[in-house]
Amino acid sequence: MTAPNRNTLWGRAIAAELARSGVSTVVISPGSRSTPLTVACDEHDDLETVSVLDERSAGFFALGRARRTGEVTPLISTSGTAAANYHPAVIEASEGRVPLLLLTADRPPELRDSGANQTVDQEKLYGDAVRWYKDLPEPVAAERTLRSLRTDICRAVRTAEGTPAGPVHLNVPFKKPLEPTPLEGDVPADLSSVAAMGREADKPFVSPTTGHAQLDDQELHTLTEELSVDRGLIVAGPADPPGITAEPVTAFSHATGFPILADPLSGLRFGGHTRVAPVIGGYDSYLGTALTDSWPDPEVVVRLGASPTSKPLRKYLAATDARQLVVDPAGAWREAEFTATDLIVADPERLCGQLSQLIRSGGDSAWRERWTKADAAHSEVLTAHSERLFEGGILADVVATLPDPSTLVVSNSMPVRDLDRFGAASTTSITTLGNRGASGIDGVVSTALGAAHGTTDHLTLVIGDLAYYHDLNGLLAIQRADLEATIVLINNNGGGIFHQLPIENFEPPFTRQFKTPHGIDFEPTGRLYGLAYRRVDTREAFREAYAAAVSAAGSQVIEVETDAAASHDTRDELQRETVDRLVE
Ligand SMILES: Cc1ncc(C[n+]2csc(CCOP(=O)(O)OP(=O)(O)O)c2C)c(N)n1
Ligand SMILES: [Mg+2]
Repeated sequence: MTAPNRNTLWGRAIAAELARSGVSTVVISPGSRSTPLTVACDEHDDLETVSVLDERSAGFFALGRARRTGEVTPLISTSGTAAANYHPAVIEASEGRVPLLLLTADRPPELRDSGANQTVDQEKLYGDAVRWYKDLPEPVAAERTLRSLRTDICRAVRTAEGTPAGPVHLNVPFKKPLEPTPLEGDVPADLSSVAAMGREADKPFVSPTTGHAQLDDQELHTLTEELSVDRGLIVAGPADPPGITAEPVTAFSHATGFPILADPLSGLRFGGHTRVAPVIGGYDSYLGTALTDSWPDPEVVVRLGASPTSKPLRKYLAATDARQLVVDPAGAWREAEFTATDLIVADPERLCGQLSQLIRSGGDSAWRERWTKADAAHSEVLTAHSERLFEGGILADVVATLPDPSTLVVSNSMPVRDLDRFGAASTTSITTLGNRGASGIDGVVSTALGAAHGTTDHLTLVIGDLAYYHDLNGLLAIQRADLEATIVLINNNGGGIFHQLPIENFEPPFTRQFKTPHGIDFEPTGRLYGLAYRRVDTREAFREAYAAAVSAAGSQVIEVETDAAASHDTRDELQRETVDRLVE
């Protein structure tokens, strides 16, 4: 195809290189300065574009998609505050190791700091939150410049999906004309097509081959000896995208006899492997109680993934004298109690696979049984209260009812904590996602809808009322991107989590400044965004409504009204019951 001007040629080269580097979907927000990028991606046969109007939501939509798929997801915005609205998603992507590529259009350099309209300083806009930043040159229709552009796009994609994965920012300046308007003589005839410039047609301009960090034989041998003990634990925190394969971790658990304490976002709490592996999911309820106080300490703990969601688990690990080995493929530090003794820079799947071939100790079965019995008692107590409406019960019902396979997104604040405590390990294949990098309550609706775009699974989002309010704009993507989702809205009229903090006893300002009851009637959001909307006020009604929603076409919101303070009391009561069952 002949390029009518250099901007069009530039945009097409970028789009072509994205597609050849494996990008399949680009999230675009409307604006003029980004026209060459938008038009090129929109017309490219191998790129799907999703149009999301609000850039803050767009950023989180791309984040959710990239989190679900592990695939680099580019974003395109115009210049000015549009680009700044990506910042919260960029921070989450950085902390959560999610591969994003920010393509922010800009005015040409001479207009910076000149009072020109919609021109702000976009240089290094996201600071250290990106893995790589580059201000691209202004479009030039010359072979060497185009080779440099193509190389940069390949590098950007590769860096975003590297170890650790994360966001990459390319600032892309353009002068007018921005549209594909023919400009006589602007593009030399021999450059007017964006064919592969001598490279194979369907390969990226620069093909990456990436190795993985791994230990040598001597290091593996030393570890094998250190891990051949009676009492050990595998603690799996939230997984880095695109998640972890259960098989090598299960094999490692089998070889060592160590139970797997699986965070709800670890990718190991749910799935077929739980049939054969000792996956423990109720620890948040009974760790740090009279029950576990009487147990012997573990001798060694192997920690995979990010820091666990559960505070009782983090405190328990901090209080043991165990050797604690943090495994991180990027060699980063993700253990904020600073009680870990070893950092192992290795790919966790590969390491578990290798060690499972070498270790034959099998561990102490009585140690394993302590954990499986405690988990069983926790589940029995939960079942005994299956008719009681409280926030944790909703998460238990969701996990027990959702279709196999499913993708489940949980908001920050209580939903992720309740999934941790009440989402019992099960054989259902559930991909669980949450924004635990920076734990914001912003952008959660969009994150979930981005994930829905990246999977054919049924998608459920469980979200609190403040987080829902925060990203109502995100709901528009359901229609515009033709998505289906079931949204479980736990409405306790404010931030229920704050009841757990000492500030609860300082009134004022507790209610007005912390809990912030708002009294918003969310039902009109159903009409506004074309969603079926139901309200329920019992566990039984919830189960019935949720089961109907997941098998119905279209998207629905099920609002459950709960009492935050009473829900905290129930969490405590169930914990006491679990401990009482096991402590003589
Ligand atoms: C962007 C952002 N702003 C503020 C906070 C602080 N914060 C943490 S939890 C919370 C309340 C959330 O309320 P809701 O979503 O209704 O969940 P609930 O606590 O009721 O379970 C707030 C304001 C945050 N984490 N992120
Ligand atoms: Mg709330």
